[in-house]
Amino acid sequence: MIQQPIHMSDKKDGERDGDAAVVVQTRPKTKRPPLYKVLLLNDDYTPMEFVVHVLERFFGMSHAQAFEIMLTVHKKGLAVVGVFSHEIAETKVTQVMDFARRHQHPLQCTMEKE
Ligand code: TYC
Repeated sequence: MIQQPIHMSDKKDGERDGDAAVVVQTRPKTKRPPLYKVLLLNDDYTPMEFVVHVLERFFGMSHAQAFEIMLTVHKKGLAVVGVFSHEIAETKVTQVMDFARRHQHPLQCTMEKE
């Protein structure tokens, strides 16, 4: 006897062809790298002008911007001075800490995960 092709119309409700593939589209995983806040801390001894210079030199701020952020740190105790990848944040912290130490100021700069 000659086999006839099976049509879906031949099947009862709920029955499916065994080889009917189900393709589920998954969204591509594009995980962004974590970001880190770089914080500048207040102290009683580092001169204001030195802090302004640090913010201009290492964080690319204008003089006015740098002065404003320096005053925020002075009044509030600390401020976020930038948000970067782990590697860039670490470099900024090292640059600021080395520069402060070379000038014998106790200025502290740290980073924390955002
Ligand atoms: N408090 C310091 C002063 O009165 C100024 C200062 C500002 C120091 C910001 C550190 O991160 C700092 N000379």
